[in-house]
Amino acid sequence: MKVRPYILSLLLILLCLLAACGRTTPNEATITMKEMAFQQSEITIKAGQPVALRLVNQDGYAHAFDMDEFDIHMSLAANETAELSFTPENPGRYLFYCSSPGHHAAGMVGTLIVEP
Ligand SMILES: [Cu+2]
Repeated sequence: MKVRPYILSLLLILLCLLAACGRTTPNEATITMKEMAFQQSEITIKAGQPVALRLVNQDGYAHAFDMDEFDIHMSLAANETAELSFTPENPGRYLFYCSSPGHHAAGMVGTLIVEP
């Protein structure tokens, strides 16, 4: 019978695929807002995969997280933590900033790097 080795190799291929998926899923990043700045001014993620972004405002006043290219505009109250997810399809460098009045000018700005 030649059937068994065939099924066995199929199972092995399937297992390898599952293992590969497990390695690539954690596309996560945390951005901390503290003392009128993004503590991570550069975030690098992979294109074509969902990314879970965790925003942590450690200041005692409100901030915002804005990325025009992805139409993301989030407000964070004092000491608030928020999460958002999106899938960047195209590699490139994208600006993120805080749209609270004066904050962008004060340096609340960073770059999201999407790698192919
Ligand atoms: Cu701000």
